[in-house]
Amino acid sequence: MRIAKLGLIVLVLLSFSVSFANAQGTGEGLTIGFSQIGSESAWRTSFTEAVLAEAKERGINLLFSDAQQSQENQIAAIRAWLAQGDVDAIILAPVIATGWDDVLKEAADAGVPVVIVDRNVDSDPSLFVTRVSSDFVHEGRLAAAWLVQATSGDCKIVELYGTVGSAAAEDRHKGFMEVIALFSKMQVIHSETGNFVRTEGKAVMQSILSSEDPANICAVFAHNDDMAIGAVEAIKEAGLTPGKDILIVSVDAIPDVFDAMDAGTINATVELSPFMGGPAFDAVAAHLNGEKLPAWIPVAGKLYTSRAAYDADH
Ligand code: GZL
Repeated sequence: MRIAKLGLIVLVLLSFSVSFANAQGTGEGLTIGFSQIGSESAWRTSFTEAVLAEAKERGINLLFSDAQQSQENQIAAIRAWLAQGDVDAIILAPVIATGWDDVLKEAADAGVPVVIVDRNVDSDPSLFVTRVSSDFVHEGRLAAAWLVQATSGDCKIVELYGTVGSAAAEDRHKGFMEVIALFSKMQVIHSETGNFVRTEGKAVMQSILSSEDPANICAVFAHNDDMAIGAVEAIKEAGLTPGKDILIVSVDAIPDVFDAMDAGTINATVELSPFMGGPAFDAVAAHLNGEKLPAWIPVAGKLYTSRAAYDADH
């Protein structure tokens, strides 16, 4: 009888050591909840697909929740996972920056580490392990710098804003405005949200083209490619030539934007890598292995003005 008990104890210890060993590397065998914003843009869909594929590749049991751009849904999903009591970690792509303190504290109290991906939260950094993301301010600066050189610093600009209150929109705006402020003839004459959605980007651009003198609009800065592509349709319907009469610069580098570049309707985009799942899973595994992580794990992106240049880098 004693040998049987000893054997059972050894088996239990072995199973812990195996899962611990897995946590040390790729995260294999872990159960991780991923709270995704939604599917509002082509980039978001690519990001989701990349995370799901990475989890499958690593043998991670990923619990996926699409919040349809609702913070309430994201918080509910996290609370459900905490109540289940069987998640090893949570990865959160927060739709907006505010309103996360309570649920992050609940996760911390439950001993469930949280990694933030993509957009940011304004909560105390002690409430999450790390953040994996691009530098949105830099993306805005790159877009502005390209537009300054393309127009010799003289351009009246329409800004198609992303989701108000999201770190991506607020910080792209901040970086863009920092650079154009250096040039007295660079001016944003109209800024309006299209919520990162293609159809909304088109509708907002249609409205602007009917309220502003189109001849007065030199360029569009769209916070993402989907809204830029929507604006292309609106500009064409107004009888103008996008990419020439009105220059267009945006962010994300989705496949459709390179089709637009081939057609000459969009001039530039700043790349946003959708491959943040790997670094996020690595961070979870490292944290569970007791490693200290930096507060931010940056993901780089360049500005591209042609498919050839993008393909040369990928
Ligand atoms: C930015 C990301 C943005 C993308 C949009 O990291 O949050 O959200 O630029 C998406 O395409 O909607």
